[in-house]
Amino acid sequence: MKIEKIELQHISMPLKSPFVTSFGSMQEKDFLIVSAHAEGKIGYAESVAMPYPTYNEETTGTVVYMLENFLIPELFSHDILHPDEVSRIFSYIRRNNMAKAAIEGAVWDLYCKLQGISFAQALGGKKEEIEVGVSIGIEPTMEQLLNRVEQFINDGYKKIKVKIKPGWDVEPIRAIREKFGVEVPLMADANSAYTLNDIDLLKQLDPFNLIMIEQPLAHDDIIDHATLQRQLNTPICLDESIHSAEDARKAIEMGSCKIINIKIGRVGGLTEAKRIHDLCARYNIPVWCGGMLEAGIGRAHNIAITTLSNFTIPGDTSASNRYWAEDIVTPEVVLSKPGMLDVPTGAGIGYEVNQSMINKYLIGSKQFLRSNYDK
Ligand code: OSB
Ligand code: MG
Repeated sequence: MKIEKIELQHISMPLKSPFVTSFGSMQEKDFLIVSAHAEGKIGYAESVAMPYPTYNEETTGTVVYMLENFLIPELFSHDILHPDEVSRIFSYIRRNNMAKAAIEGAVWDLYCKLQGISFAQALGGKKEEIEVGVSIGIEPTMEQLLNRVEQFINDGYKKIKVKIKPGWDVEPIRAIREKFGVEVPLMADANSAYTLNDIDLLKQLDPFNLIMIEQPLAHDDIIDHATLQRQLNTPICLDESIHSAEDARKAIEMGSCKIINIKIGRVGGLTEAKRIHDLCARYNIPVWCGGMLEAGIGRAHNIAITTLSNFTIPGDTSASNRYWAEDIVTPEVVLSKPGMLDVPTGAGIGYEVNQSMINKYLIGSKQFLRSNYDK
């Protein structure tokens, strides 16, 4: 694969309604689309970094900086035969996982398109459809939360995830259970909002039979999570704390979690995501695919990785209309039946990228030609 050009398109898409977590509120999604060009084909990926370093340390700006100064020059200095090589050539660069994943993902899609195979097929995934869930932010009122939950139960979503934070935790979970019953597949995501001082409070969630509680403690912790897991019946799932297969191994061996959320961006790309998936399978730890409010390109990448067999828990890859009035791919990502998505069979991501829709939300773009780097 001789990649001739990399393009970065910076876009800002308005969300249908604000998404609120314990670390802040988002009105629009500001992100990059990375494309890799070769032999008339184009591979696409989204950078999932947020504009502010509040989920992790990366931002849209740091991703541009890393791509421009390190990752694109490094990629252009190699001839890549298979996308698994990309993470290897980037491995001397510490962290900046979302920047690495953005360009690696574009190379994966390009590779699939050049080979004429689907993304799922290239990754070794066998599923033809996947079960999906939905993530609900911190809503302004209990009534609005319950309305949202009702709407998503009606859509048939297979997992309902609710964001919690101190002051908005036991009450909303109790209200959902009282209104919709014990059968609703429910979980809570705390995005690191608690400490071990909150053990008694977190134990109050145990009677509600949550599928899991996601990342209750610090974003960089696996030690306190092990202490907490020993005192909770509810399984702990780690999100923010896991950046690599090595992190996953250590967390599992410490007993810090019973489930792992895999986000392609957070772990530096699809090759590492697959490695974490395989490791968790060996340890009998189920995984699911997390989300970062992706538009259609990122959703397609998430669908592809979810086809691997140990993604046994429905992920956060809801339909495009969960967040977007209109998406940047055609067809949009829609539920094929209640709570299910069909895995596309076309080459690469399997959705057409709608450039005129991208142009509508474009803030800026940059092109990098290989010919300018060849000596
Ligand atoms: O913690 O999973 C998270 C969104 C942004 C940053 C972090 C998280 C989330 C979500 C939304 O929960 C998942 C989605 O619907 O894409
Ligand atoms: Mg999370």
